[in-house]
Amino acid sequence: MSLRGDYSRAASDFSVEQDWTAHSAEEHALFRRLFERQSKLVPRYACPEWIEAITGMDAGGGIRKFDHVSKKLRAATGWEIVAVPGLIPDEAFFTHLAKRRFPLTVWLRKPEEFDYIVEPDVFHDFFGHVPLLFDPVYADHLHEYGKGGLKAMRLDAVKMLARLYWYTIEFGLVRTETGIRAYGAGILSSGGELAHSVADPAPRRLDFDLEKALRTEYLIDRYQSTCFVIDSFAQLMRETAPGFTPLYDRLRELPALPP
Ligand code: HBI
Ligand code: FE
Repeated sequence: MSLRGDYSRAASDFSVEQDWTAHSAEEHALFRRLFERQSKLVPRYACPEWIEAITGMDAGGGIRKFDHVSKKLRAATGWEIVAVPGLIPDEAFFTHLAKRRFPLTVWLRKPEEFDYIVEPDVFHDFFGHVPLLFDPVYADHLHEYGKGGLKAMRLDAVKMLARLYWYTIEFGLVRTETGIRAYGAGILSSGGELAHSVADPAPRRLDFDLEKALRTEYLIDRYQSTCFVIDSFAQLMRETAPGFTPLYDRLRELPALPP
């Protein structure tokens, strides 16, 4: 895939310097506009844990210094941010997660990509992924996911495990007393998909089912037609705690399910 980031100065673990001073006033202003657009939506559509975390992150002023946020994150759940040029190979990605390090893309989209971007940029990662790393149960699950990813590579099961990530960490929904809310980063950071996935009648909203999630293919260039709904991060943690090996062996023989 032709990637946008500058990988030339990446270390062997694909980490780079954030080079925060390189961000122009226009880039900080674009980040603020993205933040303001989503801020109108999140009170109605984001899960309470995300709302709780974003308040303490002072994220609305522009692109943040990752080190500052890492300090707070370490104190909360032992996670920290590692700056990366963009998408990185699975092994590096899983290895960082397994060490409670979240890879955060350093570049910001262009103004013309205000409504949609293919590759995750710093807004998607920072606004979508970082807040929930302050939630202890979610943080533990993502740590397990990282370790599970390294194991899945050994078992040639990354394709199946990536679907679980997609249907939870990227596009997951959670049931709350006041109705279904979003916790997936891809939804939370999207101008149109946040209201669509939570409130539009179109998407199929299925109760979270690990086997189904591991088998269901996903679309990367349009709104999700199927979303999985968990009851809580505790449920997600519980249901994904057992070893996946027997699951992989059984599901590998079965056809994938269409999105
Ligand atoms: N790299 N930076 C970055 N961010 C991701 O979300 C990411 C990645 N590499 C691989 C990947 N995600 C997925 O393919 C894994 O879940 C399999
Ligand atoms: Fe993401």
